[in-house]
Amino acid sequence: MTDVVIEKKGHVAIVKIEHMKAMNALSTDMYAQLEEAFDEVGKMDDVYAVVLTGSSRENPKNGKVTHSFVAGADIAQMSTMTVEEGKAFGNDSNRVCWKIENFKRPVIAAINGFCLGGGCELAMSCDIRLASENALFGQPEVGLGITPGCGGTQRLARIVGLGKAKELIYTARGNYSAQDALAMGLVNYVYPLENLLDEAVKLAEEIAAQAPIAVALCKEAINVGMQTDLNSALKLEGNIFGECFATEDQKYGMAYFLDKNKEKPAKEFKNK
Ligand code: CO8
Repeated sequence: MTDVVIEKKGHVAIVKIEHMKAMNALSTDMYAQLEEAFDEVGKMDDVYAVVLTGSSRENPKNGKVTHSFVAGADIAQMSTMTVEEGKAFGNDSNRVCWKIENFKRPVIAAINGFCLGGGCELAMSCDIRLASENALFGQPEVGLGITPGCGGTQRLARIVGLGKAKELIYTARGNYSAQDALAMGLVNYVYPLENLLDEAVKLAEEIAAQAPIAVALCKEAINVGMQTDLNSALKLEGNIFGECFATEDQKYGMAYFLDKNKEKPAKEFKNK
């Protein structure tokens, strides 16, 4: 991996996309690097939450510093694709985003700038999205003669509702601000750029301090439940709830609560 960097901070992994010569645009190779990064993080047994973010660069042409989460799929690569290649690209990119959506630990997108097309789709495969004040959102695909191909026609409507999703997709506007994204529920919070990563890590640490198996089971229950009828989803929840009682973390967490000793050490789950 040369364009995706992993940094570990305690129980949190930060996955940073650093391909700024193309504003972090996602080519086949970039999707593969992203997948490899999540495979790596998946092997880190003591990582309980992940932050996914972009990067910044100074434009050599004009000295302007630009910030990008991901400015979409790689238009240069897509420009010469055949139908078969387009289908393969769509399916491969969907597989990577599906993997992130179903990654065993919560993934927080820290959206630090352009979040367009495939970038917005990538962010939507994360559990929680935070944005910096300068971030810009949109699904500009129909302006390029294509449809969103990595979950945009599906996840956007599920997150922001049908009408707003259709507005974004049909107009191809790429200038929805962070405040617009907040108002439509696409992001949870907006921060000044210089605070974004710290805030994302802080949120990740707060999640990582809870019982990791219980958090992972919540993620599974929510994700699976959102795709099924309520009755089946509630049965799933009941079963998942029961599974918690096989964990040491449940015994520890409840014993910790019941222990009235004021001098007890800070709570620390074992992920067992
Ligand atoms: N693909 C390829 N290269 C890109 C992309 C991109 N999406 N975005 C930026 N770049 C390149 C530019 O070509 C430029 O390269 P060079 O320096 O060699 O000329 C470099 O990045 C810097 O870009 P700009 O000079 O344009 O920088 P500005 O600050 O002037 O503008 C923008 C930044 C607004 C982000 C502008 O670059 C832009 O509009 N980019 C394209 C945004 C876009 O349309 N994204 C959607 C792409 S379509 C898509 O994502 C479909 C997803 C389908 C699912 C995934 C697979 C199936």
